[in-house]
Amino acid sequence: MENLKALSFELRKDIIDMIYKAKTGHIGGDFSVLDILITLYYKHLNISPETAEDPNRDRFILSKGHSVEALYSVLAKKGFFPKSDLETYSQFKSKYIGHPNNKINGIEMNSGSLGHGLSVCVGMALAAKMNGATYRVYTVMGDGELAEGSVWEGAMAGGHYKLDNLTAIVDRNRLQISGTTEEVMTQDNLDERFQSFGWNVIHANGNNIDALDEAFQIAKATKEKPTVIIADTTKGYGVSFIENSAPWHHKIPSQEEYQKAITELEQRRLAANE
Ligand SMILES: Cc1ncc(C[n+]2csc(CCOP(=O)(O)OP(=O)(O)O)c2C)c(N)n1
Ligand SMILES: [Mg+2]
Repeated sequence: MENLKALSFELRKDIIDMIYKAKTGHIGGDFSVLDILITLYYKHLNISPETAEDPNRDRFILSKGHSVEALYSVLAKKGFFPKSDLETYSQFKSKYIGHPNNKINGIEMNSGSLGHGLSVCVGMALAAKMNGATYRVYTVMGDGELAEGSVWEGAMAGGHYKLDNLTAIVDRNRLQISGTTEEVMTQDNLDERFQSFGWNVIHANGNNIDALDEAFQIAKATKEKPTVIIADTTKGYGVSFIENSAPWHHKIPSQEEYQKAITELEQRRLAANE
């Protein structure tokens, strides 16, 4: 079995390589969401490059689409496309643009305009119920994204239709683009809000693959309700000076910062392998 913790630091290096080369990207949210993506793609999603078109594949939508570099790193590692494709990330004429688009193998939906993933997932999950299909549907939203009203229309419908084949994950890093969520738009009563719409609410350490794995298992076993996993994460997780810092939402590392980050990530990768 692959050491997924070590893998997470390897992929963080791939992400920072992409961003450093292209001089664009969203490093903070990439590093906070990556362990969620690894847990999903390595332990839960019934999706592979061979079954990317299978009608009964699980559906995953990265609603916080600005974290696309994290998704690209996982999809490349899983063989949805060659890793060398990512050398063109954000370059003129490359299809590997700065937000998810469905021209890329393994990506279901264009996203990046926040607030849409959950409602689309509600439709996909409802379609599965109507068709008697067994696939499951997953989306990851940012905690800043929850300020979008459309999220709550999706939550209302998900609860109404008792979509137990739907799991939403909130990347609860407590930061959004311009500051903390509590300054910009409070999210501290998420449990009550989701519960009031008929959802099962679980909390998990969102940078711990074992804890996330357990939360996804509970979600799968929960009947008659959709589940939301509030994943407590650290924005920028993995590199000390990037962690918990609002400007690193989309800051580009200098050459010195890049070297320092790579050194830290390599040390953490080696430590995870011991
Ligand atoms: C509809 C919409 N409004 C504004 C933006 C600009 N924007 C991009 S990322 C972001 C902050 C998102 O914060 P959060 O959801 O917490 O993401 P994370 O902290 O995980 O990076 C904003 C406001 C957008 N992409 N879409
Ligand atoms: Mg956030």
